Amino acid sequence: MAVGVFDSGLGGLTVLDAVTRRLPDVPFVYFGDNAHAPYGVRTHDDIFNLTCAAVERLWAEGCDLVILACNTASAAALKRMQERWIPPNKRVLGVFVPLIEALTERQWGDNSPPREVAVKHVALFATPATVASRAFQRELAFRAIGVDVEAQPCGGVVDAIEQGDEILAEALVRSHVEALKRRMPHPQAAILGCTHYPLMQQAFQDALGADVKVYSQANLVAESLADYLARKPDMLGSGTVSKFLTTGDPAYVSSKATQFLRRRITFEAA
Ligand code: DGN
Repeated sequence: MAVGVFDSGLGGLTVLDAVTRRLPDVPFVYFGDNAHAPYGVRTHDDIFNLTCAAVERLWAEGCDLVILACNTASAAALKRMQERWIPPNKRVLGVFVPLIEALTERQWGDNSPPREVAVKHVALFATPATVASRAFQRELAFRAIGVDVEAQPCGGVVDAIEQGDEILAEALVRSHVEALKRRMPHPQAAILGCTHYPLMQQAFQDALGADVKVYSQANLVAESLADYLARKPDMLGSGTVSKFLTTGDPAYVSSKATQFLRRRITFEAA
């Protein structure tokens, strides 16, 4: 009974961490497509093909349920996968819906028609590919009306975080927030729509100001997964052992992951 967690690289470890804290008894298989990261600058076709290959690998590990922890993959590939690729006995869930359900104060899986919500001005920070997909706005429009979304592609932030360059990452966050505020001076809420940004949550909050509510996905995704498994325990699949797989060099990825999460993590070859 294992759950698959997919990301283009290391960022999904923030989601995995939250999931394992919320569901400590559920084994997982993490798949990082480090050989092809970052996804944020790839074409949608490319992202679709890479994501499908990774999900098939997780199914082969006995994970009938796979979380696309990667926002870029959720934005660029998930809808196409759900429309005509996923067999009926498997599930692939993305990271946008839990965020949007929190933002619009909906219960899990509430598919009632869109309605007015309290938040009217929302800032979205994400990779260039996620912003270009407009997937967030599309999912939001199914649930809310009258919400103005201003999206800021945050080039450079993922690379700065992965290089461990906190000073550069903070400077980039400040400049992206300033750029957004020139277009939307008073956002009420901000969405951190990238796996890496929870690590910079304080920098976003400081640059946005204390009156802006910042939504970060890791805990929301973990809560939503716990809800989902309570309703569909049969989706736990047949895998029994937790492990970390990578398409990159396992020794190199293990050392980067250990530095990224500040705890020992050992990857094996996918
Ligand atoms: N994991 C990606 C995301 O959440 O958008 C960030 C890294 C990348 O591939 N650009």
